[in-house]
Amino acid sequence: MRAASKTLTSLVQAAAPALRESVIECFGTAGVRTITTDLKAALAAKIPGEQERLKKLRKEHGSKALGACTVEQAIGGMRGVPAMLWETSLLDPEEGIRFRGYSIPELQDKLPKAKEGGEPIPEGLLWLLMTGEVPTSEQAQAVTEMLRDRSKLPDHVLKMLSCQHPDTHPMTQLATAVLALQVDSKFAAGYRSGIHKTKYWEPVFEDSIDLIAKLPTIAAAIYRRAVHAGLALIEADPKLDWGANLAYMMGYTDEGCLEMMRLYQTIHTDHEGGNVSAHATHLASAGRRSLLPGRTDASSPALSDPYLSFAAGMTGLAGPLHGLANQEVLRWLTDVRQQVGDNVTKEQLSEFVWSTLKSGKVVPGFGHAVLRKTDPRYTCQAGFAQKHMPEYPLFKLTALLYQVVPDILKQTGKVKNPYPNVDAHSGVLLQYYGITEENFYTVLFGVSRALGVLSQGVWSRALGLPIERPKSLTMAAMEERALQLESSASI
Ligand code: HAX
Repeated sequence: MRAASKTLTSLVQAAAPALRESVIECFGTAGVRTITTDLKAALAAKIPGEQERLKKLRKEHGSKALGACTVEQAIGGMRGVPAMLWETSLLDPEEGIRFRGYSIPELQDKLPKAKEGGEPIPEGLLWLLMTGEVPTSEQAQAVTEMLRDRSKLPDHVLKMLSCQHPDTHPMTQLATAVLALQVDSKFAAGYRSGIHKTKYWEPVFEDSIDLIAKLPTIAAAIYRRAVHAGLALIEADPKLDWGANLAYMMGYTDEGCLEMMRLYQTIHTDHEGGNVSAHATHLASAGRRSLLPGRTDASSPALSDPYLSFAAGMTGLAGPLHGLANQEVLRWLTDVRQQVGDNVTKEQLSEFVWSTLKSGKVVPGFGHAVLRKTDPRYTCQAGFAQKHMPEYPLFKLTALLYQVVPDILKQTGKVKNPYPNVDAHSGVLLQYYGITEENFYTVLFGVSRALGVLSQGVWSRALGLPIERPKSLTMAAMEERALQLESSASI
């Protein structure tokens, strides 16, 4: 929070006086906060201070090493190499995710809610991710209204979805629908018309908000049309917030289900920058420089607009070791129930887990590339289940797995994190409320992920982050480099 307050102070210094008066309120030495309910204006007020901060970081500390990259790390997927700037969230291996400095329980406490004592609304988190400030209820409400105003899908996207092969996976449909929306990209149009690079963030913001607004409508259309073989679409309820409307448009009105969807859409938003969906989105969108002379094509591999880059992220999320793991978990749990039954003992479960491992498969929902403890997103969902569905057999089975799986994974001697991740629990909540089509689950994850990766995308353009281009090496080049290091060490 001290860092955020410093940022705000530098922002006050940097922002134009008129802007300061209209959107920022000063609280003496305690710092400042935005008072506008206009998200774009709040962002505009923050950007100069953060640009200054980045400039200072580069100037004063640019030559300092954050870490080294070993041959093992280069071959092993750059695991743990601190080589990306990502502002919206930070993942601590022991503690788990913090969004702009706030843990999940803190967010459940502080973010605006649809009802007293309920779950946070994702719109509040969007404000926080974009601005770094916990919004007031009025600010979150203004985001709800802005998203509602932009939520209608163009007819061509609905037509395109209705022509999909019935077996097309819902994640493929999601990525395709996002790409179909790209024709309306304000960034692509702005780039073509020669917008100045310092203004890139503005159309990127507009595209991001347009896309976030439409994603629940897209997801509900995929669910109603494809997963449910042609059910009529349901119009959004103008009284509901963004997250609840997603459940509503899918056909679910139970108050518990709306609360579950608000929570689900809040906790899946962001998981720092290196995970596949975030990194793929970032990689496709990165690039402050002009493209090749004479090229005005904003859809080339870098500086891609939010639609193109988010579609890249979604194709990554659709992999079974990443977001699709929530589908895999449900299928695996269904196998457990079919083969062993509902009243399973720890011994039977243990046998089933070993047979999964012996057949060369992973135990879905367990393990993580960065986390080394139980995922707080798992704990949060388990807390929701304990409150709303304590006797639900699938919840009990999931809780029993938590007692059985970590010890077995530890015995393999190679799994670095034997504890459950977010995907181990999300399907339980969805199944309880009747959303039983597990091949749709990753779409819900994807809708939420947009809030994190697109907020970062706006900041990446506002800060002018360059094209991302790590150096690759052949095996021969690595061998040569290693030998050189060995011989210089022995001199
Ligand atoms: N079951 C069996 N083996 C596992 C395992 C699991 N749940 N988790 C890791 N391992 C294995 C790895 O496959 C690897 O084996 P090999 O050396 O034979 O290849 C070894 O243990 C070391 O892996 P690691 O360093 O602990 O983990 P990675 O960073 O390589 O992989 C994964 C992280 C999440 C991909 C991995 O734990 C996994 O496959 N888990 C199951 C799938 C899953 O739940 N994915 C969702 C992750 C969260 C997420 O991104 N959600 O979207």
